[in-house]
Amino acid sequence: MKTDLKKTVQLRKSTTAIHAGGFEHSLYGEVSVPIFQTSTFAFPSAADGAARFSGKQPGYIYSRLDNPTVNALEESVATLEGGFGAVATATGMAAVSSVYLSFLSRGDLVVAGSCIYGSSRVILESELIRYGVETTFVDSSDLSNIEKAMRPETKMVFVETPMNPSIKLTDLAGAAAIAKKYGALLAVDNTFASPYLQRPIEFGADIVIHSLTKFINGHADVIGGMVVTRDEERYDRVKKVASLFGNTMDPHQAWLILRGLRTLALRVDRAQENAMKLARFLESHPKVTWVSYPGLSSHPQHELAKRQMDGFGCMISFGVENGLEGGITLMNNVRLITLAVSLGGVESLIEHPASMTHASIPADERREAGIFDELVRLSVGCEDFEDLRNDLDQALNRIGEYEIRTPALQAEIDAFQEPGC
Ligand code: LCS
Repeated sequence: MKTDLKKTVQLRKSTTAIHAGGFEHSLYGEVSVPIFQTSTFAFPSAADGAARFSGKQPGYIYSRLDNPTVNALEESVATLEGGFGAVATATGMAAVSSVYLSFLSRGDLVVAGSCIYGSSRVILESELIRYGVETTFVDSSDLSNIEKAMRPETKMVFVETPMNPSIKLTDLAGAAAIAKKYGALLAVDNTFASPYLQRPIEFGADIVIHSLTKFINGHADVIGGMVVTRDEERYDRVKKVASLFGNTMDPHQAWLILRGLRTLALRVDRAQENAMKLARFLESHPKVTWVSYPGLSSHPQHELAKRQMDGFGCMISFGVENGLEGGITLMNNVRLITLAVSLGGVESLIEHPASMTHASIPADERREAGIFDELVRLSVGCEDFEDLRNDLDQALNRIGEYEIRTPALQAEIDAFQEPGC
């Protein structure tokens, strides 16, 4: 769906999240967008059907192509990101793969951040390569690495910021300038920030990707994705490819995500306030060896975060004493915080990327990308800060408690070293 900027251009972010994509075709004055749970749409006549297929007549045809509820969500996210239009997809990975499939052909090269979500990386490494597309992975927190990897055949620069899971940043304006110089597209996965905190198109990105599963939905109950494009040509391309390959979203899923999106600002404001306090608490905890959070002045890109983000986000990664063993003790002893992958919900989650979300990346490449074995990732939710702090504190204090490894602990450590996820 293309944005109707006329309606929302003057509105600020919280208002936009609540109102954009508001449904115009109201039948009964309903305030919430209805769920159009239909796979297909009746044509008034055969001539109308033909006219809709040829594009001469506007109107719905079939829900894999367009659906009013899905269009409402697309319009909301496109407006928040300041894009021309957006295409909703069944999952975040469907958004990532739609972007790869739309813009890459045999012989093209991609320069991608080495620290990106595991599946976004593996799809390039082991699937796109089968179609003759090669990728150079670089630490995109240093722009000179991107520049050095660029070749005349480079068609896309693909980055995340903040990165999953190192929470390092990519300089968006700098990456956009390099991509432009080489005639390549800049695609940015904005999942970790959400459009409430960062709008890559304002910094020159051509394409923005979201796993809506995370902050935009925000309730750990739906999977979904979105591709937002800066211009009409890219929008038409993604729309065509996502529809043809069947990557698009269903109306019930769209409705649930739209419901979550309406409170994006409230949730992110609360969670990032907690995250800032927890990052400071972790930094001062004797069992914690390092903390990566863009709001801390110790984060090497703190100044960049202030330039390109409207807040420091809700994701923290950190290392603990006794490395991997300490991390296991921490994760097994939290009581309120849930040991689970995913992120961006109202509930706080903790996980171990090297054995879980990023286990499919070979160990040496993982370490090179800054995904250390001891790294623990925390998605901070909206609970009361004191409860989160107390839970982390009691679990951290268990680290080092074991003087000898029990057989059970040893078995767990061995399992981590042979990631099977
Ligand atoms: N992009 C980013 C940055 C992600 O973190 C994820 C999923 C995806 C894309 C894919 O989205 P999905 O298809 O799952 O909606 N990240 C996950 C994670 O870190 N833990 O579990 C899933």
